Amino acid sequence: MKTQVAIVGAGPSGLLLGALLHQHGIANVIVEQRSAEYVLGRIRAGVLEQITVDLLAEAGADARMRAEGLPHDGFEMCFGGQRHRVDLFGLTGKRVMVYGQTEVTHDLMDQRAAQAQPTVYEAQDVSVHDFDGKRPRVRYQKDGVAHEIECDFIAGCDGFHGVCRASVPRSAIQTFEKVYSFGWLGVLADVPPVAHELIYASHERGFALCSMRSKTRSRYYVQCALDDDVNAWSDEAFWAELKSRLPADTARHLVTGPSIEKSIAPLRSFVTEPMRFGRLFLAGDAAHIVPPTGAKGLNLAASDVALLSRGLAEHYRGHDEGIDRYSQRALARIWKAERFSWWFTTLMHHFPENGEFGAKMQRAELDYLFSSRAAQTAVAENYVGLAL
Ligand code: RFL
Ligand code: PHB
Repeated sequence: MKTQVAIVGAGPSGLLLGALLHQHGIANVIVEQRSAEYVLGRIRAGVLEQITVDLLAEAGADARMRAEGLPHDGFEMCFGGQRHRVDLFGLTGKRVMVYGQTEVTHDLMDQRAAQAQPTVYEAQDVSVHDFDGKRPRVRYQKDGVAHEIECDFIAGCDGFHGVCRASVPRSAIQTFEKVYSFGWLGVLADVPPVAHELIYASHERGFALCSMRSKTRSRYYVQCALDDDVNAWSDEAFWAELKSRLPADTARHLVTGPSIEKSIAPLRSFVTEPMRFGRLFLAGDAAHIVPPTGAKGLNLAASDVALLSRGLAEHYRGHDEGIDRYSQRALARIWKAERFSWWFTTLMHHFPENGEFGAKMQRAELDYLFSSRAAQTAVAENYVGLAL
């Protein structure tokens, strides 16, 4: 098989890249190791920046998001038993959209199927070759048969554990990493959200987040130990822990119910430099990870593929500046999102290793934040998303 761009991975990066390339008339094939159902079963991000919303519109995959997504003008931060609002719209003139990654992925998959764009699911032993030369190749097995895609470029959109970054010679790549000493236990439940905006809560028992997917479906998280066993957390234990980390009058309004998904995610900050190796480009979680506190992971994936699709479109019109500067331009935005995600994580979580002094510093910073419009503007500006 021959194509212009072979995309490895059908997560949000791969699917959105495929859709944007299609808009530019660039042929592409997506090769994904899992089934479509498996990809859709991963419950992850929930908050979209305006830039991501605009990119979904550019890709022509925004109709359901416009109808069903929940625009949010602000969010709340809670500490010392009090709730404080960050007025995103008042401070920046911008808002965010609450719409699940599952739904974004679903919409992009449906659109791809309707456009009869080639996607190979359940591909085994995917490998990438010859990206340092002129004719890169992607090989895989499907139902016991070996396949090869010959292409102009490979886009590595295969997430943190993918094969693309791992195929780059060690001498050509630098990585920067911070692993946190805790995880997030997340629960999805068909219960109305406790509040109409998200609540990020700092508590001495640990961080908690009240998020949502719709007016009838909630997504909640509590900071947990890295070695916690998700099966050892009953629904009752989860709801009790969440309530204990919220102010009493908020906890009283919390509607609980059976969980429909429960999982533990570790927290990590990670960046790869550069993001281009000859004719292989990395995008999304394949190149970088942020802890979820700043809600930036999916949004960074979207901004990477926006830059990459534009660069590739320029290449096919005879100009290589876009692809030559892809890595540098993407990384400039990524490092700022890394900084915000690290800062917000450090501010809101319980770090027993930092002792009483660390806890006092967190509290002083939170007190300062809610006494200073300038400090709140800095938070709001980062949360709604920095310029591309
Ligand atoms: P993905 O989604 O991991 O998709 C990569 C795809 O590649 C496939 N793959 C392979 N395919 C072929 N061959 C191989 N060898 C392959 N190896 C892997 C995988 O099966 C998969 O389908 O990466 P992508 O597309 O870059 O998208 C990144 C986002 O998924 C991620 O950044 C976000 O989910 C992060 N995130 C959040 N981001 C936000 O912007 N806002 C949020 O509110 C938010 N909340 C979150 C989050 C991530 C979380 N977890 C679980 C880490 C909340 C959580 C709890
Ligand atoms: C979510 O709804 O899953 C979510 C929202 C905000 C975050 C992280 C996750 O910062």
